[in-house]
Amino acid sequence: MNSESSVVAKQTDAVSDTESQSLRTRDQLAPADHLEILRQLYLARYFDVRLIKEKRRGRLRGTLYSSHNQEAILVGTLFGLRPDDWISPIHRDMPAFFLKDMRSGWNNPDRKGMSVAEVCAQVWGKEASPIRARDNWSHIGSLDKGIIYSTSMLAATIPVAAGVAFAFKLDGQDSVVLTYNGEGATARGDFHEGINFAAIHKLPLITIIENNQWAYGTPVELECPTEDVADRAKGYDIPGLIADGQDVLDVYDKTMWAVERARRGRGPSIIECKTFRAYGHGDHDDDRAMRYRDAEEIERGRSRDPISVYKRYLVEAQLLSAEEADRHTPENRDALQVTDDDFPPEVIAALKEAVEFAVSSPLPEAEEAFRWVFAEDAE
Ligand SMILES: Cc1ncc(C[n+]2csc(CCOP(=O)(O)OP(=O)(O)O)c2C)c(N)n1
Ligand SMILES: [Mg+2]
Repeated sequence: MNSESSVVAKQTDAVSDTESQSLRTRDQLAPADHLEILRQLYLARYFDVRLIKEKRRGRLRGTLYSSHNQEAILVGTLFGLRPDDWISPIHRDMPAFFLKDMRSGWNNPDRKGMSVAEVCAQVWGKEASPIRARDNWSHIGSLDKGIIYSTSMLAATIPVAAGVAFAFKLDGQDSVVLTYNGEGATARGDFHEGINFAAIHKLPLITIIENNQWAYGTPVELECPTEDVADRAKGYDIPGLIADGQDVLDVYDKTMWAVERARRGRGPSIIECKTFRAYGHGDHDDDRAMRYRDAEEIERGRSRDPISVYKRYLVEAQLLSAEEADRHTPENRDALQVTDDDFPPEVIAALKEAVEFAVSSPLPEAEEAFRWVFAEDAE
């Protein structure tokens, strides 16, 4: 992985110097916004930690795809969006389903994101889940909330997202669509077809690439011929930005730059966020991943925890005292080592309530399997 400074400074040629000067939307954030960003980072981390522990205790079934160490990408890309913007998360982005529009209030029933409880019901495979227990992970979406249904076919949501962005353009609406993909997915045909279409029609589509250096057991150098995945943008003459995926404000700045550009009708961008996958591809791969990646690489990849990178910024900017920063410290530690005492009480409370809801919700009746198979009368 590149060093911190080169990651932040380097942009692909498609972003001109004049354009990149406006890359500091962070200056408009209020102190309360900064503290909310930190709370959301804690929430995303605690969701992951809690699920990993539940799985280890045998209280969860199905595969778990951890977003540990990648939380700054989710919070940084979602924080500045409007409720009417759309997103399309994938398997690595489970917290994105509840982080969307969370800025409008964690308990706001009208917010355009899923509740933590709904997402937990999905993970526990309960009837109260958005797809009524047909799966336990990211195959969910919502037309009302502006979330494109995720599928297992990597990159297949990009042409769909381009279609949503095309509709925005035809309707004269200045909303944008953000799609999320791993770097591995950028090798798929759908990725190129979708972005090609968006570039030709100057659609408000922003493709976030979470470059965590691995696609299952394949390293990035066997997935992409250029050093930076963002360079794929050159083939479409669109901006290819590179963000430090461990730095929530760098992700935020680059996202907002691309979002504002898209709202002005200037078309799509790609944002490559450099990060590192902390665990195996899924929990079924944890042990193998310890063998196909060496210990030194894992240690280096985890060494810049997004929570500590952000806390350091907040303390230096005098937005948080050193004492407050040390009050809760889940960062730089393995999921199994942290306890509830390492998180703020409001984060624990949000998850506790959601998990209790999921655990106490009923499993579906057997008849459920026959629903949504054939056309049904509208209820
Ligand atoms: C078209 C397609 N090929 C293969 C797979 C199996 N698969 C699921 S996730 C994955 C790795 C994805 O890597 P990347 O895009 O880098 O995302 P990451 O898991 O690292 O976040 C693979 C190969 C799939 N789901 N879809
Ligand atoms: Mg990857």
